[in-house]
Amino acid sequence: MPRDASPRAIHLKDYQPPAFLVDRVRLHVDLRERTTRVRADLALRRNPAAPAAPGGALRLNGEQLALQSVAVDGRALAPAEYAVDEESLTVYAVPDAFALQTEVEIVPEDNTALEGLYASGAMYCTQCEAEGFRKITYYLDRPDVMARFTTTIVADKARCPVLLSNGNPVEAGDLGAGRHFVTWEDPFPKPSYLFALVAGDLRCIEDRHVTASGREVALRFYVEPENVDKCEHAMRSLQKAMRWDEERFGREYDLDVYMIVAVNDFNMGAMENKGLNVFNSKFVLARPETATDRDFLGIQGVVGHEYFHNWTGNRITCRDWFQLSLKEGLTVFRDQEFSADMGSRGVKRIEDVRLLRANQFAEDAGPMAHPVRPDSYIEINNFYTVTVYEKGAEVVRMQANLLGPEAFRRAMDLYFARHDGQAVTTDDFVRCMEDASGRDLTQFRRWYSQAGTPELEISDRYDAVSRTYTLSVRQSCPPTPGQPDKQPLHIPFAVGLLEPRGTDLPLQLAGEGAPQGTTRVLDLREPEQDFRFVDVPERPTPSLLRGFSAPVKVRFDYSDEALMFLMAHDSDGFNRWDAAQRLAQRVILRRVAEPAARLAPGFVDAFRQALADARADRALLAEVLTLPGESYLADQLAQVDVDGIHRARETVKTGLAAALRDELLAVRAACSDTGPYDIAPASVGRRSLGNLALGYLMQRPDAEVAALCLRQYRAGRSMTDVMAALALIADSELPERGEVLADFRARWQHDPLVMDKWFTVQATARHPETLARVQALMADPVFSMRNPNKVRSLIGAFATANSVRFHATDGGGYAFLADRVLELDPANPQIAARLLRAMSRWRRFDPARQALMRAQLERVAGTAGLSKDVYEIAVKSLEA
Ligand code: 0A1
Ligand code: ZN
Repeated sequence: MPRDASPRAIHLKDYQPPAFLVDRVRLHVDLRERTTRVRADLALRRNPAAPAAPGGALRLNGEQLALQSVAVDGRALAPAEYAVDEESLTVYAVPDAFALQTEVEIVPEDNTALEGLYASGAMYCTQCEAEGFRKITYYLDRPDVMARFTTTIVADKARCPVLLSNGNPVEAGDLGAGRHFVTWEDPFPKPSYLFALVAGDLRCIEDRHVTASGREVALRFYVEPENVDKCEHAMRSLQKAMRWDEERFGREYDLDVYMIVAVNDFNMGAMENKGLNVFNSKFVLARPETATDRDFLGIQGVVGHEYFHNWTGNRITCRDWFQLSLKEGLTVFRDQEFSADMGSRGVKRIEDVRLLRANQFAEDAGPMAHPVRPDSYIEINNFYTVTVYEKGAEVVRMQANLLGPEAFRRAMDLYFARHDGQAVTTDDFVRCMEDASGRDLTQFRRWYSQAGTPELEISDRYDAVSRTYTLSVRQSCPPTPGQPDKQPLHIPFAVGLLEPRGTDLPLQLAGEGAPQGTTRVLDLREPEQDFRFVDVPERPTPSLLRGFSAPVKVRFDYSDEALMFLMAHDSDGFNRWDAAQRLAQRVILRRVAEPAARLAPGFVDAFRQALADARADRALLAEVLTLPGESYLADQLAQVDVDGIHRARETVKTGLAAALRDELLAVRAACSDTGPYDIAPASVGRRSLGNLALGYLMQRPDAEVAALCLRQYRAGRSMTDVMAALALIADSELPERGEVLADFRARWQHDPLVMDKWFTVQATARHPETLARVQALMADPVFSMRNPNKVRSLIGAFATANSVRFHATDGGGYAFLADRVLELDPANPQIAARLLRAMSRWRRFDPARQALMRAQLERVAGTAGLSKDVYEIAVKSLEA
């Protein structure tokens, strides 16, 4: 995109309602090799709610369109009556209500950005969120303009027998000369970002769902012919999601058909287009031989997520893109709850918090920090972030917990009733929470506007004479870009107290007549607050932030013994896990400071005890025994010590493996796979614990362990076990390494999703020559820079999941990444910008690495013709 000025930021405070509204859209899309013609008939009228000047011009968004003609109320306009530039079409004089017809030409085959209408393999598909519709036709491409769409698609019958768009098919027919058409009508008004069109030679897998009120809905998956046998799990997931939303939220589906199309080239996970979801094939296709448990659960979660958007996103949408979390935070909350109900609630919570802490806390502490409802952006595509999604979900979860299940359900019912068919704000959402519950959430709203992760500094006092126990809590929040001063938040802080034998004490706060339960949610509102518990017979051990009741950091000076005690006794499963994480973190970080330190026997014993607990839920146990990741550990240090952390974590892992060898072998044996594959939580737990044990054992593989791992690779009954073994072998020095990797490639070269895994295990191997290997793999015929999944699985994985190699002191990793960003930017800015984020937190590193990363960021920022996407990341990374 050639530009003479720096791109400008868009601000929330400048929001204006649209000057025009669109009542109806009739699209006519004529797909032809290299020239697609799009005719749009729009019924427009001035918006009575807009302050716009009377008689003002009409300005429509449009990019990369070759305009053929413009007509108003059937009269073709002369060139002097309108103006076209790189981003818009302006029609100078229009009546108050009128029909506008435009005709444009586009070339989907050349669309490598995968935004708008593009070709993926032999099929055509669209991606319109956030601002892709303007690359299809001239339009008021903003979410608060909602219209009814009728779409006619014309194409070659042989090449594109299947023609799909939103809503219901209303007409189809032959046009002669090998051409045919289908017309779709969507009865629900929608913003343009929910428009979709798909055309290709696709196979359909069909099933059905009968809604709670007895309506039958056809469920159709469209995939390429070779994938017809990989949709079963996604179909079951969809049926479960539909039932779940009826039961949990009273929400039914509203069209006669629900379609999902699996596409190989897709920038994100999936897209909730009304009635016609487009999915990255990674989140549809799975068979036990090709997909891991993680993939299966990911599919269930994403299928649920997109389905739940039908109410939280589509029926009720966002007024503007600053409100993105209105739909995303809420829908992530809903998909998290769905997954929790379908599988293990405890494990799901741990996984979600792990992700939040590793990625969102990091984002909140870096140059790209922004509130859940951002104040400004240069490129909205850069704001599909863990903050908007995952922290946004935590903000909804806190409100659900503050209100309690009944009031929260009432509040959600009110939200659906009050705002159905509207484009609204996060503030409208919170008002429903308030109105249905009578609670005042004025202070709570700051969670939407204030960036940064709050920190709770906690101290305690026990007074044996008065039998009182006092928790003193000080809350603060570090400054973030543009927000130097922070205000106190309303933080729901769940706590429990354990007496010395490990049972929960009934909790009574000073001033209360009787104890009220064993977990209390304290309302933090002030910068400093004391909570005095009375009638406490002995000094208790506090269990803080139970269930991770708020997305905050807790600082409390626990002894090692107290952490082991909590690990063994806390009635809150989340905090048992968290105690183990804190303990492991402490042990590892001590080692960073003191590399020769011995592993404390107490630590090993705590892990041994956990392993020996035969009743333990295996999936939870696997979580407990998983050491905190390198990047999360790095975030705990004032300055990242890449090699120190890596070395310390590895030594601790090796130490545990050596001390617990017999126990680990026994666990591994007890977890070996037998029956047919299923994703019942117990089966997933068994595989995850078995593979975790194998992972420890492979730290120093002797002949027995090596043979075990190789056997698992060769005879693995599911991709979960095969991949676990393959990853360990790829990361090892076993002589069979090369042969095994070649074998896997030979076996799976025709399955792109499986090949993605093959790229990732090599990109994340800790061998010193990994960068060279990654470079060599880019030349593998299976690799393609045009396919986002490939870029993510090779280059993305190297930059984000291989700290020691990416941050090599020679700067080779940084230069490589910057090269790839610059190579990719002209083709696919979204993916280029995501890659570049791996260097955004350069200030956290030692001076030498800082200088190297900074130089690369400057090289990128100084390149002419950057996309807005990459420009924004580069410039913000450098300036913060
Ligand atoms: N709304 C989708 C995610 C999505 C966002 C942007 C996209 O292209 C820029 C594509 C998909 C979701 O939350 O699932
Ligand atoms: Zn979403």
